[in-house]
Amino acid sequence: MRLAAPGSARMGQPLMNIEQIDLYAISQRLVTPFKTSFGTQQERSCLIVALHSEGLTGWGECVATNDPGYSYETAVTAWHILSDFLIPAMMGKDLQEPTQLRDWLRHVRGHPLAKAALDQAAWDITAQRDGLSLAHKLAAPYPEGPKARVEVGVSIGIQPTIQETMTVITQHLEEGYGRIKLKIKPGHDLALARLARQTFPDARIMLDANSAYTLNDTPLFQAMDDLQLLMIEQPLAYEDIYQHSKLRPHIHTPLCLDESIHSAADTQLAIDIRACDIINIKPSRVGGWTEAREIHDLCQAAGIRTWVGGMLETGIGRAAQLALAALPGITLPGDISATARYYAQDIATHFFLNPADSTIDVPTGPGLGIVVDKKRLTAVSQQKATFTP
Ligand code: OSB
Ligand code: MG
Repeated sequence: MRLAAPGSARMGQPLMNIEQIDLYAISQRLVTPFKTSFGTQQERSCLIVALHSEGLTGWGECVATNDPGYSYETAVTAWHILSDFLIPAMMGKDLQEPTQLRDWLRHVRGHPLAKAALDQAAWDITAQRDGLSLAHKLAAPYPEGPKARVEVGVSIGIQPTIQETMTVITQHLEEGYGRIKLKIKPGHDLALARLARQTFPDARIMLDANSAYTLNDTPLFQAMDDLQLLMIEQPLAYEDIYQHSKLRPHIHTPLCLDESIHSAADTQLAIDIRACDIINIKPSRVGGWTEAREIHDLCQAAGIRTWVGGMLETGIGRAAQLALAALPGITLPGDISATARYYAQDIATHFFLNPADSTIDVPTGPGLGIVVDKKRLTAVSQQKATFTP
């Protein structure tokens, strides 16, 4: 490994020349279909990147999937943006710290899910170089350091009937999950929330609308005021911040933003116009872990509570979610269910729930602290490309 030139702006850790990047398009079948207000997933596609330097490999997961339902990005657009623009912009560069990536990739507008895969791999490989877990590297600026285990909950897709949803909730409560998130959509909302509250009076229950409503539905949300919900996530349009600020003073349930927040700048806007009480920080949605940590800092300073959201990640993405959720300012349970909830087999180390306190242990090994099962990765790959300078 070479050192930065003496007198250069970047003294510190050794430079890592980016020698090779592999890109995989994979697809794995979910244990059960996952239905939201924007669609149903049974086969979950995503992209995996492997960043090679100095004998180390950093791993990243791009959570763009088959349909542009959650975000405009799909696995196909992400493959194009990564292989034609983002990877060429990285290739042969000297990586010192992962915080450099935002500048390297800024000329590509948007496409945060594609960028986040490379950002995650850069955090992983530099943490390995530093002999640190990703959680410790991310938490380096905070004196209290990372948490050893993080509180998690489970996200329950839309079931055929609300009675069936009660059965699924019971199963997950019995497994030890201490926070239940229910997906809602118009016509599958108030009666569901009421029955869930009635059936499970003490459970921590929240709802996620995935942008299925408008301000005209304010009375519907007011009707939920007395249900003691932990929060309602993203009720209004997927890119809106302003209308959420109009809804918020009229409801008692804490309002959480997911889809609308793409950056630290969006976060500052949401804080300034009081659009939300809570932010779901999804590192992929905001282009990576550097931006996610900035959002954490802004929210902590402003008294906005935060948690780490999920996108049905494999063990690779789950490990990186856990490392972020270990930051000291993240106080609400994350959507980081055990790997087996979605995948019977997986491409990396499985994570297990500690049922006594609804937590998952944060990996302690260098970088992501996982082992990638290369055989399984190859078996589920539909396409692979290798890039060199
Ligand atoms: O809105 O949080 C969401 C999954 C895919 C797309 C969007 C969302 C979700 C989830 C699942 O809620 C979270 C998870 O368990 O990974
Ligand atoms: Mg959401």
